[in-house]
Amino acid sequence: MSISDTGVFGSSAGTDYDSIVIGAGFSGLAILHHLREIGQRVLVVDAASEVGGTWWENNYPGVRTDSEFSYYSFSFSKEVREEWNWTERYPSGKEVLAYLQFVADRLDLRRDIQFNSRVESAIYDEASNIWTVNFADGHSQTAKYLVSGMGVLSQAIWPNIPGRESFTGQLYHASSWPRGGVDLAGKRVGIIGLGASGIQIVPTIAPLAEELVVFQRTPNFIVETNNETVDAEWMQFVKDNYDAIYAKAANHPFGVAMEKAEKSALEVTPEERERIFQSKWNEGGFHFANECFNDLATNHDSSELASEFIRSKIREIVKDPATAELLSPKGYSFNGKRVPTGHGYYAAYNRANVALIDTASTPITTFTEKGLKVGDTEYELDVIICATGFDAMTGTLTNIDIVGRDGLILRDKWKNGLRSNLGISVNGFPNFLMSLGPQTPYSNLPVPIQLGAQWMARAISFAEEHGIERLEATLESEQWWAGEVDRAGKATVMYSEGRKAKAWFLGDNVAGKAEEFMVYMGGGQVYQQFCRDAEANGYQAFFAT
Ligand code: N01
Repeated sequence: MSISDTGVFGSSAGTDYDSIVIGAGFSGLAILHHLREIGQRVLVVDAASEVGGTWWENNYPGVRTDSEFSYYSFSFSKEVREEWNWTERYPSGKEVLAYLQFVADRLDLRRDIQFNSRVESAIYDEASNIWTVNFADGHSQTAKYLVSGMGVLSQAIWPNIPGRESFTGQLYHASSWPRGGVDLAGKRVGIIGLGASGIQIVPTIAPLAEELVVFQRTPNFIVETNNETVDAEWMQFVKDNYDAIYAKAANHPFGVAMEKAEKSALEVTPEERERIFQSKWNEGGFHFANECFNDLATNHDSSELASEFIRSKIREIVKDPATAELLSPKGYSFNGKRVPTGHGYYAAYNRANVALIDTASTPITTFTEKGLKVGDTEYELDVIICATGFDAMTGTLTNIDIVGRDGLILRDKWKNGLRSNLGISVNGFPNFLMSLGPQTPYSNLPVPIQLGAQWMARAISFAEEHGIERLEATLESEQWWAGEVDRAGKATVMYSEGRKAKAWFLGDNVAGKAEEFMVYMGGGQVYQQFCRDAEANGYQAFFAT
């Protein structure tokens, strides 16, 4: 049976929907749009009361994109491209949320989104080839295809420091900041966690709090930048060149519309190297990471040269030499952790009301009633912010019961190592597809989200048109992809024996999680070629049964 015969998808007659998509963020919206285009009956479900996903959840002070507006969006809708105007080079979280709300309204997506619906389990029945999705409120819905758009960084983790419940002040996780905001005026505020979230929070709240105490375990290499207003001319330029900008991002290892550097940092004279580092530092943000040299993520010596340049910038910006020294990462080099973009991060430490406490040499031992104890010293605080990250890539998928063939639960399948084909499909879980599943590229995410949604729609169409009832990764393809993910990860400076940096992309930040690459480090454009190859091969590696 084909789609065109009946308007119903193969054996999905008798189900509530052809596809149920979990999550109404960037992924869910793109998938809904593209699955509708192939004629599917689609339901998107989300635990939240609004679209936006991570941009709905995260509204901590200073939240904004680390990517520039010109490539942090979808390219597939001419209407959205023409009608939406960005106002900042690095849009605020509020603006990205407004963009996604605009996308949902303009593409009339809301009528197929069911909010306030937390999924507890999704169970596959082999005999009927149907997924049943069970919700926390007790209701269930069925579909032939189950698609995850649950996001890669949404299962928050608290620091493993005892006594949290004994603290009597205000305690927040960055990712669930109260929607109405928090008045920090006159407050003694402490912050734990200096990844991309904490790096944005520190300079934003430093002028608001009476005192800000920053508890630093591992310093990061921050690429500072300047935000700018996007005027009408700039916006028009982007609209006029959108296809070229998008193509550039799609062809870039990290999904950014930037030039690919041609030379190694080791190929040029020290003077030339300094000139290039300085000019890209001036351009700001990821331009430094991507456009200086071609081996800052793959060659330890080159990465160390970039590290030393940033350390020199820290010494230049931060007036107190001891603080500058403490902020300078050692023991791992630039790109060894996910590099955050800074908006006055280092300069914040020049404020008299900001103190930096080194908790690497003397760890935080406990929360107390009044604050935090570091060694024998108690810091009395009114507010503690934990910007301590997420159970990344897998947390959302393993936190609910996704039950495949023969009762196999996804978290059990992955207990001894991640297995998937291209991070899209898992053997044992027929017609279960993932947007940004584990083992997908480390990237500016709207690019792989859009390309992934379009790939999915084509794969489903192909299966339906050829009477193939189950899209399911073969075991061989899983083995191949695990090997490629491992190879690519180990070729980067993120991986080195004896490194001190611990990071979510290796699962290091969650107790008991196996250490392996959660993301594909071989380049977004390489990954897309693998996806195109799979398609050119008639999706053979996705038809296990
Ligand atoms: O979390 P993280 P995040 N005691 O895991 C510290 C994306 N993102 O929310 O490094 C003391 O990076 C931990 O210390 P250490 C982006 O992809 C994007 O900031 O383990 N400290 C670390 O400093 C990012 O990579 C954007 O020593 C403790 C911090 O908590 C990802 O989300 C904005 C501790 C966790 O850093 C996650 O970023 C925000 C303890 N017991 C996020 N436990 C944009 O693009 C943990 N830490 C704008």
